[in-house]
Amino acid sequence: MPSAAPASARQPLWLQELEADILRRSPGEPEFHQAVREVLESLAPVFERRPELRTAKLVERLAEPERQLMFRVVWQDDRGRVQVNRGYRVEFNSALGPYKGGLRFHPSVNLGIVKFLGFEQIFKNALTGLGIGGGKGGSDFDPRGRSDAEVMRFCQAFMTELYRHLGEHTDVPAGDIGVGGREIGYLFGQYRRITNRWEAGVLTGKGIGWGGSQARTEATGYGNVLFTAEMLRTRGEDLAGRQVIVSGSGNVALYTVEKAQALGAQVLTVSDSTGYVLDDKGIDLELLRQIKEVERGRVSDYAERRGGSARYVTGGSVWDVPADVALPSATQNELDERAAAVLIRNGVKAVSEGANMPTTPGAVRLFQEAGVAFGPGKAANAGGVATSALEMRQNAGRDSWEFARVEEELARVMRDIHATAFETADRYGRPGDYVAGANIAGFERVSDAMLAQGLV
Ligand code: NDP
Ligand code: 2IT
Repeated sequence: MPSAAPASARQPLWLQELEADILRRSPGEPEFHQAVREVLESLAPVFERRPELRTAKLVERLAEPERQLMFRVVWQDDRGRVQVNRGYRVEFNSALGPYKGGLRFHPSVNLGIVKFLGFEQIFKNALTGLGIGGGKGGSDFDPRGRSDAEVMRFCQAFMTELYRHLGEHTDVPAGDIGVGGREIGYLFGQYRRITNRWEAGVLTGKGIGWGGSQARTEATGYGNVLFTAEMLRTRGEDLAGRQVIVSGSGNVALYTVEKAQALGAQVLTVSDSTGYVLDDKGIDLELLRQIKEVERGRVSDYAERRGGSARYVTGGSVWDVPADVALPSATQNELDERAAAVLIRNGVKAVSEGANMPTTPGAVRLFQEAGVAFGPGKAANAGGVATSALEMRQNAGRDSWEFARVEEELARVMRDIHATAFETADRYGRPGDYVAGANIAGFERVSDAMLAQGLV
């Protein structure tokens, strides 16, 4: 099991100073700071073995986005009022391929959040081995309560600026929080109109009839469950028969529930930003999908319509529900030390991140110290972006694969990422530490490409 010493105590002074310098240059971006710190805490052993990476200033270069775009988005709502939002695209690193990563539409979006997500995406995308660089974007636009027509006008206004920075070989966005199939459709339509090009590979997460890939919608949730099953198998355990708690009730959460149930687990919870549902009989996925995907409703509606077995809880934490496996699938920092302590006390065996950075650093430490199998998002939720890369591959070949073929490829990629993280952790003397394994393996892949490509 990993050593319990706090990572900062193991950091050489030069790395601590470098970290302080990176944070100082980006004030007021706590999520970005958290993401950088978490990666740097894994890297000291790499520099011991490979001092040339220090000389080439790989950390300094990786922490500095290649390009950061911020732009005004003006649109008109259904009542004719003018609305002003801010758009972002951080093109972080293109050493391994075109910038690749989702767009997030949520009122909390700011530059620091987009940078944290973009930074994570570099290493995650490297781990897929599918030739994609790292980027992320979005807007503080809140799609909740907006009509389809308003969402369309916003997406068109957003793309009217962003299109000039995109391209199938340059930068390829996809979905994230608040951006799903509907939004990708409107964005793609506007890109096509402005450029007069049918360039399918410029966005992923498209509809199946017009360039989208089978299984992309399912991929992130499916991938995280496969990763979890793989972690358990490595320990001689099984997901079948386990009780699972899931947070969130969006794209990632829904298909996490589906795959966990398919592998024989019982899923007790889903949640949203107002509360969670505890269903003693296990989540009824058909009802949940009807409410979330068709009606765009809330988990409270689920509890109301499910009848006796489900309770809707506000004011508590989904992590208070006893379970064997916890799969945070909503948003960053949703699982803190207090929640981790409760989960550990309740006997949790595995925690795996469907969301990006949902677990606070203190909570990660508690899980690792307690010997809980912990899957970091950059490895565990990479199935979404990996399947995006498969969508790009299909687009480039003007091809479209069957569901089973994509799912098979996804399963292969997830097994490969698990093995890479596991073996890298071992090689660097951190057995069982998937955080260190994923960070180091991702860092080495990008660094090797950057070294070979010179000072760019
Ligand atoms: P969705 O918009 O489909 O769903 C988001 C879910 O998270 C909703 O249930 C939402 O509840 C909840 N949520 C969002 N913000 C908060 C908040 N501040 N507090 C509590 N709950 C919140 O997004 P996705 O399912 O696509 O994304 C979920 C997570 O997975 C994100 O961290 C994303 O970055 C990550 N991810 C997504 C991938 C993808 O392919 N879509 C790939 C890899 C990672 P409410 O409706 O109340 O806001
Ligand atoms: O965080 C993520 O990996 C995503 N939101 C998916 C990105 C993508 O390009 O498919």
